[in-house]
Amino acid sequence: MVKLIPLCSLFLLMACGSAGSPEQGTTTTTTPQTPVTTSKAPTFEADSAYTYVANQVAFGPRVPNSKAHKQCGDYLAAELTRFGAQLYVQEANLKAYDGTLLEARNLIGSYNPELSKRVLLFAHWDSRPYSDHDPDPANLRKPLDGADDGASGVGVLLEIARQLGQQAPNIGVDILFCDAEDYGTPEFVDDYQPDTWCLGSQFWAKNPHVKNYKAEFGILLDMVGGKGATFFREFQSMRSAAPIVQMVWSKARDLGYGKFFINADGGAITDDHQYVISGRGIPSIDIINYDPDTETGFASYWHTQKDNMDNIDRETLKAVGQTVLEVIYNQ
Ligand code: AHN
Ligand code: ZN
Repeated sequence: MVKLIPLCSLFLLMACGSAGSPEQGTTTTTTPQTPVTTSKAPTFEADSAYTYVANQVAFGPRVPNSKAHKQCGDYLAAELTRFGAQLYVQEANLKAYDGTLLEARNLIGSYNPELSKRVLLFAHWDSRPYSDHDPDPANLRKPLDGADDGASGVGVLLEIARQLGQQAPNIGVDILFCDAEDYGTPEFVDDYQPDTWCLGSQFWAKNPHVKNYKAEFGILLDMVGGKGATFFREFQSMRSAAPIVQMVWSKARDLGYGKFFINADGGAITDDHQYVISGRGIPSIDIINYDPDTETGFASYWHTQKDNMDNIDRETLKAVGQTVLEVIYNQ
């Protein structure tokens, strides 16, 4: 263990093999889609991803410093290990907007760690401590389930990890579960400070799990489980990685998922990809459910008590997961 920065202490632990978790989502009944192009990619099992989402939600809200957060972090680390990844656990005490020290953990699962050509896949695994967009004022300070906001992206990446463990890709792949993304300044606080969101990815970008870490590109999954989700071309993704957006959206269309991946520009969203772009120079895109018809740009249940399993749809998980698998296995 190495202490690095006075405020944030960093511990890098490495573990290989061992740990397993008894209950798990497994393969069953999703009808495989016939791809337009031939592909070497394995079939993404939506039932399996759905179970990984439900398993996270079952711990309760994964708010940093809570018991559910600790337990869920242990679960995710065990799952990455079970799926054959080389696991890195990065611990840091990160300062929230209100001065609270968050005991945060970024978890990284690496495949083909020796290869220099790599792709980074990431999602945040914490859930928001507030429901500050809830229509009922009595709910504003309640933590939420974060079934879509948090758990969905991680659920898709766990199923991708399971597939990577069964069939090695030709390139290196790193799956990064970022902590403390969603502890940003709540709406009910006036005081403005920059950079209060994405604390885990900010820390990782300054202290990557591997010295001088680099990847060809990064794909962030955020809110990828909602029924009828629509993914627009996000502004910062286009600025940093337009060819990657193009490739992913056209792959999705070829697979028959054009109703989810919309060929139109969405807004500019502050999210984990921003710090991966600015801090590490890795061109990165954000696949995020964007609704041009709501005031926030997000789904109606975003940052409310309604962000629960009722909104999670296997078809959306499948569209995102299969698209990302196709990208990985055709590099
Ligand atoms: C802001 O709300 C500033 N950005 C959206 C990032 C986010 C929050 N993603 C999920 N929750
Ligand atoms: Zn959020």
